[in-house]
Amino acid sequence: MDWESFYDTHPSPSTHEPTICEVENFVCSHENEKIVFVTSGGTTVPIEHNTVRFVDNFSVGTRGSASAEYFLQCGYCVIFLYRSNSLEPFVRHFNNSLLDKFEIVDNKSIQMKQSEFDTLYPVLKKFKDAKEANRLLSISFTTLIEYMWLVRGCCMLLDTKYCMLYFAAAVSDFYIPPSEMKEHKHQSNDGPPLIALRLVPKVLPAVTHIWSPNAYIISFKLETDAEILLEKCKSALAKYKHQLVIGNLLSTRKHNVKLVSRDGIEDITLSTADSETGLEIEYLIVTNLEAKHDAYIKSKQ
Ligand code: PAZ
Repeated sequence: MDWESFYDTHPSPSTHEPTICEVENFVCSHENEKIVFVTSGGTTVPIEHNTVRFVDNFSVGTRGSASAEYFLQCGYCVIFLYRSNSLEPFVRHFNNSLLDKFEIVDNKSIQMKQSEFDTLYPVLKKFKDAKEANRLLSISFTTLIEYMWLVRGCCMLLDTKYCMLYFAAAVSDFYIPPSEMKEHKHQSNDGPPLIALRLVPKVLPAVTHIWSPNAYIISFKLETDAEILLEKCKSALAKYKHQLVIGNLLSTRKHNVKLVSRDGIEDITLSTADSETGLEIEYLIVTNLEAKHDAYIKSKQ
């Protein structure tokens, strides 16, 4: 199935239109400013309409949420499309420890522990600044179909040289069409479910040629076999003709990525010493991309 038939046969979720209106308002209020659209986390593929079980993947949204923070730091406005319950910018720093940072005073009020000030303040300040200046819009998806519709809706609104599209989400390559899903939970006494997965069409051709041909577009390629990573990146670049493919391996993705463009291959590596200082590879990626995007904007003037 091609992408056009996919959208023709899978109607948009009921929440789609209001979300796209929010995105449109955000984009309109940042005309001629640099905007980045970051996708993050993994899509689910439900196996029943009343979903109890679904096919998921490993992604927790570190790449996307950390990158979103660094894009804000570089002056971008950020549209953050993330898998519900995966990591979000700023909040990610406290996901497991938020309640430990507060104390109850006289059973009447709640206050932050003074000892937590130095860790909480800088993160909270950046978050508040971004929200108060309306520079961060977060929207969420759970299923593959929700993701597909939101990507289409957002990309159609992001078609200028000032827009960067940064596809870091782990999108399922396979799905079960809703017409073939059971209504209710599969019962074990019906025997093991026989699930026929279908291929999800690639939407990058639509993004690069139809929805956002003027944007600066970066896709990610994840592999587990180092032998095929670079070939896969090069072939994606040749096929979709966008600006950049970032290749990474599941096992080393937090300290090595490869930037593959028509100009060649750049290796970005985070050393152990750097990571011990708290530096993250996403900072190195984002600052590199900022320079590339600036050059792209200049070249289009
Ligand atoms: O979300 P995370 O930080 O755990 O992982 C990031 C990633 C590996 C999903 C991302 O860097 C990536 O490669 N995304 C594209 C995956 C793909 O469709 O090939």
